[in-house]
Amino acid sequence: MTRPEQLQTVAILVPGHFNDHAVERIDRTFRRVGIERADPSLVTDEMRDNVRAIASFGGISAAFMDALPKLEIVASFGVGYDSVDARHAGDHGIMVTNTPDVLTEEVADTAIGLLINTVRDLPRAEAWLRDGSWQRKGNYPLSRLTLRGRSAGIFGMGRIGLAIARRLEAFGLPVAYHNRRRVEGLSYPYHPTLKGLVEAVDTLISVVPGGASTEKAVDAEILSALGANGVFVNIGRGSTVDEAALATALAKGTIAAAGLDVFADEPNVPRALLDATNASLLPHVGSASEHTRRAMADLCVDNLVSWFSERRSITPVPETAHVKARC
Ligand code: NAP
Ligand code: 8YV
Repeated sequence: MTRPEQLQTVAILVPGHFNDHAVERIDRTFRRVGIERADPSLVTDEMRDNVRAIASFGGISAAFMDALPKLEIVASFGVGYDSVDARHAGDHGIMVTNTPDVLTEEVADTAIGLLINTVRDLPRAEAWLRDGSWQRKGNYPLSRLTLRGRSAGIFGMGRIGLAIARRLEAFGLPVAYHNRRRVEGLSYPYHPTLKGLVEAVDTLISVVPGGASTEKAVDAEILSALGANGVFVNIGRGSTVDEAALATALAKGTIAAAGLDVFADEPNVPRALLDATNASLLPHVGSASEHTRRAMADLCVDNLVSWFSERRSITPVPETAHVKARC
């Protein structure tokens, strides 16, 4: 147990720019140490001797952890932690926490907004009004696509996938899903393969975590199986998609349209996707409201407070759930 006044001696390393509310709370409670980025070559002797925690947006490698021998916990901001080497952390007695649940509804709202933007072309319709085309040229052309009559497939029926499914149900769309495992007690049709899912639906929403098991899972074959009336929405991770294959599928009409909030190499978006007029693009704003980012910041810092005052974390990731505090 560490008393509140002792927490102020605990050094928390914060790489780069971080959420303002989280920084404010860390400054009030702990001793914050800044570093330009999570690069082992930038670790000083002072950091090596003192840093017991990292609070970050992700991007924590095994080498960076190894450069900090006193490191006990990585509090990652966000539910997806594919850019933190959690397996290495678990093997070396380091706790990793993330921020699940508090962002679920916000991200599901964004997914639905992105889907509607994609099928009904709303961003271009608004641009038509703003640039005076409505007055000069008349009504905006009818949208080629509609949600009416569509059937949706969720790739990743987890917390956010389920919140999206519930919304789609309210919109009158039948829903099916693919995970590695069937979700017990869930009545939506389950497909044991992604190919099977896309053959059964015309609207694919990807909300799986990034990482090796989902790397480029949505490839040319999957897009072709989705079909010419197909709509693909990605609110999960850009690494899940073969972006070159997606750009080709959009250009050739292999699928009808795509809505993308996430990209493989953010903030760099491939030119072919920027040029695709049948794509609706967002700059990774799934959880990006002040309300939800504040809740994520609180959970991120609450994990640090709990770890150093009660010696347990609140939301450990599965790879480090076994890790115990050292004393
Ligand atoms: P979650 O509850 O852990 O759900 C993930 C789901 O994906 C699980 O149902 C899991 O089921 C499935 N899955 C994992 N690996 C798979 C694989 N290889 N093949 C098929 N299914 C797989 O996570 P969540 O809270 O819903 O968040 C999901 C992801 O959304 C995050 O990891 C993050 O990448 C992304 N996200 C994006 C934003 C944004 O701003 N765009 C915001 C928040 C989250 P099985 O284990 O049974 O396969
Ligand atoms: C955030 C996210 O944009 O939670 C996630 O996995 O992708 C988003 O909520 C991100 O975590 C902030 O860095």
